[in-house]
Amino acid sequence: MPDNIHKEKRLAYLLRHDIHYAFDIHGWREVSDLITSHAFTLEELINIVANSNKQRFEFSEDGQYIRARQGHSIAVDVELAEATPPEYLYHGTVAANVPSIMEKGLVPMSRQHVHLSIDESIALKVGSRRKGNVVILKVAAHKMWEDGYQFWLSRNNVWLTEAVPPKYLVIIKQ
Ligand code: HQG
Repeated sequence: MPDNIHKEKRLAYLLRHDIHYAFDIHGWREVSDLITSHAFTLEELINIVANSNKQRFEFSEDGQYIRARQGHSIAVDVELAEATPPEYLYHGTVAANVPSIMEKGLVPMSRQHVHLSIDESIALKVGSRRKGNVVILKVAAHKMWEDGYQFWLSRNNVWLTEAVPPKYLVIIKQ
């Protein structure tokens, strides 16, 4: 794995899942901590924030802190913007998960939210991270919203919701 990708993955872990760090309630971590305790340089952090292909991270206005924009398993409130979803959103997964998903719905597993994609091609990429045949699910997101479910749109354009009951799901590719 190229070093810059390795570093980005490491940073994602440190900002989303590190249970040993006392995060600010809004998910901020001190830049100085990453430099002194986790072997990042300031230049590396600036590069990762600017060039992350999914724009996963952001600095605080004063530049002293950094956080992930979504994807956490730790309990922080990253001040997500509530939003009205389009008619459909998409979720990429693998065939082995489908029987359970169609029975129980989409659940956040270890994360805070279920992650949904704006189109099928992004869902395909998300599903392809896993071993096995990719399956894309179409989520009747606007109908869910009309029925009272909340949705949030992260600043890097990932749609989030707490769970998706099976009745809003259709398998569109297998
Ligand atoms: C599955 C990456 C069985 C779900 C990506 C998924 C995304 C169920 C897995 C972001 C289930 C959770 C999130 C149920 C859900 N039964 N399996 N009832 N409900 N699942 O990684 O959506 O690169 O937490 O289908 O690009 O795969 O990290 O979620 O396969 O945006 O920035 O349980 O992570 O972004 O896996 O990926 P994850 P995800 P980053």
